[in-house]
Amino acid sequence: MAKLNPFDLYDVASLLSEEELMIKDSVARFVDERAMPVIAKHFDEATFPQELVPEIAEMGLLGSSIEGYGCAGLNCQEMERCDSGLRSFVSVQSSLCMYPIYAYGSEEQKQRWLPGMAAGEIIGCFGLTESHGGSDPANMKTHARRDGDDWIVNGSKMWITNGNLADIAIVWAKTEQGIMGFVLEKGMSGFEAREIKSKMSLRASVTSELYFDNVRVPEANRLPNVVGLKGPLGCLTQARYGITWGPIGSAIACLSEVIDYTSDRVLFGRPLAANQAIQLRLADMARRITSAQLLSLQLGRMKDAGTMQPTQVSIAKWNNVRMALDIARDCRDILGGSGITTEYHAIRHMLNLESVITYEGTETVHQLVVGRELTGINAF
Ligand code: TGC
Ligand code: FAD
Repeated sequence: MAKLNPFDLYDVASLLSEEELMIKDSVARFVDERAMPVIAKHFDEATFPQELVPEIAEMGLLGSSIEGYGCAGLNCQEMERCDSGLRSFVSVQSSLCMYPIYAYGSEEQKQRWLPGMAAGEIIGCFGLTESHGGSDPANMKTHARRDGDDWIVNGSKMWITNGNLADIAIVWAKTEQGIMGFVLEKGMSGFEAREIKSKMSLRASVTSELYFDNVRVPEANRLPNVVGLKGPLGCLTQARYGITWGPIGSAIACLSEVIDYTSDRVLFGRPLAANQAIQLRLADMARRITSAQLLSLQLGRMKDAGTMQPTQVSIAKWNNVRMALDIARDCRDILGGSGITTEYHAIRHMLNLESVITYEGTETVHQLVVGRELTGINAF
């Protein structure tokens, strides 16, 4: 019998088209050759590897989630095999910034921003969360008031990925007509981004606070084709889909590392991997990774067919991030003392996944979405 790929036990790769496989392989090569060698240093120094952005753009990864699923999802898996921060950059640029312009923007807005964003020349961020409670975005305080041909935006946003890197920010604000999306541009008077320091998680990603003090925004910068919370939540559905794949990459990186480590490390006269207690843990990791891959694959099929529902995305986001976080923690333990430095991947993934389980809807939010589906009762 042919030897199975330990990181794709159900041969999900065989379900991809030739083109999808080619793109996945080129992303994997980029990750191994260009991103892996620099990531630990960036994480240690709390810097985003901005030098990689042109290559990420060249591979066509920015905006690839807007259409098609297989590539976009698997690209997230490959990127997060390196670091959640790298995948976050792609998710925010593609699903949270390019998608709303594509789905809710005018033709002029699409022409103005999308080509530069796909080329990585215009960086975006997405401002929904506010400091008083991200799980309940309907309660946002940021507001926009019409003033002639402009809008005046006041308020603030918290925990915004790419905030200080961004040339444009998709900002969701309350208006008299309901929640609307505005494209704020770097340099607009009264618009300021402040980087959040001392993070122990997603250190290779920029996270910021955004402040709006009477920012005058032209009507031409308002996304005209959506009003209400369904605007930002629609973007989140896109991003969360990618996030169901991403952490599978983190889990694979951790499992791969401990398979090598336990094969080489000799304790009590035999390789660590020869102990049943270790093999049980490795087997359990492979089982959970395989289930997560199949969940995301079927989710992608439903996305392609246009039938994917937010509750189905919630199940996969909850399951797959929890799976990866548990695996990263377990791998950290198997590495013993070596597991506490960034020389090995596990602790970096473990710390990153503490953000991934919180952002894009906390684990509890997704559990309550599923609970609501089952009972018909809204427990939020
Ligand atoms: P509800 O008031 O019932 O619904 C409002 C409208 O939205 C529609 N809707 C959705 N549409 C698309 N996708 C979804 N997932 C949707 N969920 C709801 C809904 O049909 C309704 O439409 P309409 O036409 O009737 O007006 O709102 P809800 O009760 O369903 O929502 C409650 C809750 C808690 C689920 C929601 O507020 C929520 O998801 N909260 C969590 C907020 C969150 O995830 N924030 C993430 C911020 S961005 C981020 O974290 C980026 S990290 C980036 C990175 O680095 O990768
Ligand atoms: P809260 O909403 O205050 O939740 C606190 C706790 O209460 C959680 O455990 C939660 O599960 C629990 N809880 C909430 N409601 C209930 C309930 N009804 N019942 C029981 N328990 C409940 N946001 C953006 O808009 N754009 C970004 O680019 C972005 N990037 C981020 C990057 C990072 C690194 C991080 C950490 C966050 C980012 N976020 C971003 C914000 C993220 O979406 C929020 O942190 C998240 O939605 C949770 O909001 P909160 O932190 O205010 O926690």
